[in-house]
Amino acid sequence: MKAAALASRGRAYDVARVRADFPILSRRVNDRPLAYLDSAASSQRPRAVIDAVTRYETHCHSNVHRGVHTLSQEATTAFEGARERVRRFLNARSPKEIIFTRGTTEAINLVANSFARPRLGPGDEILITWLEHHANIVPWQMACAATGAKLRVAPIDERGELRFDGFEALLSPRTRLVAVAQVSNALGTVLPVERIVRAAHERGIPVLLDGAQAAAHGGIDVQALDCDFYAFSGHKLYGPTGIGVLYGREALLREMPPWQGGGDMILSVTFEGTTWNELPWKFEAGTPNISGAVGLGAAIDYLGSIDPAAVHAHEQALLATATAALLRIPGLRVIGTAAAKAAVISFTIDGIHPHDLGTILDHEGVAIRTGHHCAMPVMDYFGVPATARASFACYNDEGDIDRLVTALQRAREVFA
Ligand code: C6P
Repeated sequence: MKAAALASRGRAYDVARVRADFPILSRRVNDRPLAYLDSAASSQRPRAVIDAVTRYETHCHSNVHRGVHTLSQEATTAFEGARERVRRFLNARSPKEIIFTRGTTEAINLVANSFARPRLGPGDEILITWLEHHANIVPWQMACAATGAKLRVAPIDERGELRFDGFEALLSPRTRLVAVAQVSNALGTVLPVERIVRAAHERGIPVLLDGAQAAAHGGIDVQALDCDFYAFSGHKLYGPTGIGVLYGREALLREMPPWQGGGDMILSVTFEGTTWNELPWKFEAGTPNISGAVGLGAAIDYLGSIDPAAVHAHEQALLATATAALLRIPGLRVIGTAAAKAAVISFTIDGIHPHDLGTILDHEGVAIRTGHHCAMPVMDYFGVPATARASFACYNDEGDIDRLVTALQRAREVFA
């Protein structure tokens, strides 16, 4: 058991105190208190993050890396300090392995363009799973279209779990990269990423993990996972939008060409040629999202202060309670019943379109997500065009579950 988990033992999780850290939770929506159950799309920010960004904007803002004046140096210190916080959060070996991006999507596109494309040729393969978000499908389709490579898709079963034998059978001598989610956003399935990495590495195949839905639960250790790339977004981790991270193994990043050109990513430029900057700046062309990085650093500090292991236990308790309560609603079907799940429940109710459910719930002040969740192949697999999805974070409580259940009953009455 990890140290954080040991530390949290015996200490009650004080959800009321955590809720008080999030100013938005005290607002009303449609004249009712907000019950926010859409954190898998974007989680809310604690005051510590809002304040850190405001402090930076108010007192320190300037451009990074190129100024000798005080503000530029303070901005650079804040920006690079955030990188160091991310390094510690992921347990990466070096800040050279931490590249700031706009989010998970851009991080995966960076790998598709800079790592995969130069290595792919006709007949080569990229292996993903049926559970992926479009951000971990489309960049590979584009890379395959440009190079003649093929996209292979590992199968899942009716519970929404990866069929590991099917995955292993698709690892071939032509597989150049495995790219899989750590947690499915549409179903909540936790994938066996340690096994996946081991099986791929035994065959010399590098692995990218899409950690968009996993990072907020903390405990990410890229050295223990032994993955080659890891991508996540700040806004699903109680941080700002427009900032995310690509972790890459230093030896691989060194070999990769930059994927965007411009300022900051160069050492010298003449019309005859350009030399690239050191890692990680080689991959950070142009002025970065400095306040976003500062906010992400503050979000990581915040998560550490409330103990990720305790948050995880709290969310798992909410998942169990909410699943049991929802299953008592006639006509409700939970889509995705994997043994290991993050606190995400996708569901449908007979005779009510998920969008109508979402609208009625919004009238009751309950925010859930409805649609295909940017995972259309998963929807196809389960034969539904869309689902309703409730997702839980550190600030949700049993009151939110009661509100969800009452609002769903109200929807059934409306459509009866
Ligand atoms: N999922 C959801 O409601 P960006 O947009 O770059 O921050 O993250 C993309 C992404 C990639 N992978 C997974 C597993 C994701 O869940 C997401 C974002 C949101 O589920 C928006 S569709």
